[in-house]
Amino acid sequence: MKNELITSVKATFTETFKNQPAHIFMSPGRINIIGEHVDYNDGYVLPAAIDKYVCFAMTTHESDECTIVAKDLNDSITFSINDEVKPHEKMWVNFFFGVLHQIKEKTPLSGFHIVFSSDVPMGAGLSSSAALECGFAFALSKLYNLELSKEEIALIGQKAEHTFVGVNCGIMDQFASVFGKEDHVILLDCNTLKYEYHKADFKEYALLLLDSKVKHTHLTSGYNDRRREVEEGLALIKTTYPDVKSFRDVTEYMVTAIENELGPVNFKRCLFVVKEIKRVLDAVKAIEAHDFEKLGALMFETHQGLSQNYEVSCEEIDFLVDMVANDANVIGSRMMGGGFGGCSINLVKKEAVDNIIEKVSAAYKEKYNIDLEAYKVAISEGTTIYKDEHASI
Ligand code: GAF
Repeated sequence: MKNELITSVKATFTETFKNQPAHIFMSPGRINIIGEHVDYNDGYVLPAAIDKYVCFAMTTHESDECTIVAKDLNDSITFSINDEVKPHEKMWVNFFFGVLHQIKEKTPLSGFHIVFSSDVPMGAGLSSSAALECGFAFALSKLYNLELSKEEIALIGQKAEHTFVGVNCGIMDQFASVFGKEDHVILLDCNTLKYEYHKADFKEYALLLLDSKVKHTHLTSGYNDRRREVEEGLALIKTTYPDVKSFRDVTEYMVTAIENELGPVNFKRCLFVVKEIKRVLDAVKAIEAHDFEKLGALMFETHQGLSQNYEVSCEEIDFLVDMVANDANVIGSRMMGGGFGGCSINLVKKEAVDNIIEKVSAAYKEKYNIDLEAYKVAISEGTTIYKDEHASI
């Protein structure tokens, strides 16, 4: 898959610009084992980069002309590097402009040609947008010798999302895309950005993603609403408990004690956050102890919380999780990512993966008349420059 993607992007580049691309960059999507909607709440998350990528073929040149070709969308944009960079009506352009805007503030750039294509499914909760933003920032850093650190690249990606895309996301997706390490999950402390890698060896179990094909169109509004609700909740908690600095200091007892003040909605949201932060740390212990039954049970708990308390799941994803909940071959399942559609992530006995796909696909088709897509993902390296005979960095 990876090689086919690179070959096709290079071919389009050569056809469009009549020369070979100077460099190829690969920027991966991500999964998240556990720790959902807690990255913007100073919690911990446990993501990993996967073997699905946005591939960029790129060359810089002396003139001011910039052209970006979105191969999969059959679209392109041409502009001068000296133009003011403003939010654009086309969303895909904003992933680039949000980054370019910040980099141009740091340093003058010359023009460039880019072709990009992706096998990270869009709107499936696998962070195709973070892969785009971070891959582009990484490419600019390499090509113009900006020497941005990985952390700076992730933060630039996140800021692009806030300022040009309109989603007030946390740092998890960008961090996972940039810091990904083959066969490892990343325990990230979203408060300090300290992180550690843990071997992602689930022994007899495999990770399986089931894509509901429900595109999370409510993500922008729903996501920003959730952020506002928990910020309001935390502000109230702090008035009662002045020592509380962030959700990390909040206990279930505290939330429950001021349930009436919080009101029913913010109470549920805050309770979820406090429980989810704890679940991540329990999940890491379970992984270290090879207690995958425990890990799976935590994943199911997360799903219940996301569905009922945080209310970011949807009927179709709930169906996918319910379908496997009583199957002995599936020890964990939950919605993954921002929600309102996208994928479920499942921990499945390796030998049963194909049967599970068959069984769930048939039931899903019958219920919703949607052809489910299943991804057997491998955990991969973060954003990289692809070295081949044409690479010169
Ligand atoms: C989206 C956001 F971009 C992340 O920052 C994170 O909050 C996630 O939803 C939910 O865990 O992917």
